[in-house]
Amino acid sequence: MIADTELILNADGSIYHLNLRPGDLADTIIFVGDQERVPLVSKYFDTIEVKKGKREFITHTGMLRGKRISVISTGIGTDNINIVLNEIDALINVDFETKTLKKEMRSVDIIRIGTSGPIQGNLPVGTVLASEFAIGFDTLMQFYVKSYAKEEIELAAAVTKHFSNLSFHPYIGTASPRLMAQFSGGLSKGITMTAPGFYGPQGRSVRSHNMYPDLIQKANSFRTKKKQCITNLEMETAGIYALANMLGHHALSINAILASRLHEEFCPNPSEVIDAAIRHVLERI
Ligand code: R1P
Repeated sequence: MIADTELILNADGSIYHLNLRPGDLADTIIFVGDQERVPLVSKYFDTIEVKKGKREFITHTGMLRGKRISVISTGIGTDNINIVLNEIDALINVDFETKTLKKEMRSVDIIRIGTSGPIQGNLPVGTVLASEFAIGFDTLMQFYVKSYAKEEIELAAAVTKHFSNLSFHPYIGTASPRLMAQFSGGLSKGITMTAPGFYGPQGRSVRSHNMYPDLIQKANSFRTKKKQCITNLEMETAGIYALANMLGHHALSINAILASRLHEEFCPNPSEVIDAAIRHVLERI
């Protein structure tokens, strides 16, 4: 039996942060960062049966063309992703009555529709990009025992070598090949860098002295063995991929490229690009 302090439930039997009961969640789940993006997705559902939430974690569950879908806002960062992935897995795979694992583990499909910035000058704002791999520059996965594929281990080693003076160990997450095949048609594809903060961890300095001031230049010049580059930067994808793979779920991250620090340029129509990314995903579900 799982202790009450390990798997915390609210008085109504819902899980602690997401505030959801097991039946509230569909097997196809869209992640958005901003809670205000949740209705921008669910407005396309034919019906909405669940609208629940707590803090930044807002969930709408409904039906689209006969398929049950949930959309959840995760807030910002892999620390939040840690909460969301673990609580989703518990909702799917733990019997909340007996607080024991179910006999058969089930998996869900997770598709992040997020925003991002380019690392390469030839990736224009307005692009929608599917992440094939993500490089986690956070320490989340150092708290878990997980086996990594050979390709992931080699990529992590190449990244560590290239960013020679890091005091932490970047990790790699890989997209679900099935979801990549289902959703990435017509999109750019790339390798996404996931940062654990918006300012210093992305090499931004307003008034700070940064430990890695050349982080973006280093990211820009990195190449894999196959000469692939790091395409874009955001704050969740590596954590989503690594935790989903560890727990046996399937994940894909779709990035709307909205602002370029390389060209000091903002996308003139960000809402339209995000809406296009949302419709691209929903049309393929
Ligand atoms: C930072 O402003 C946030 O925007 C990006 C980053 O990943 C981070 O969460 O994505 P979302 O717009 O999906 O939240």
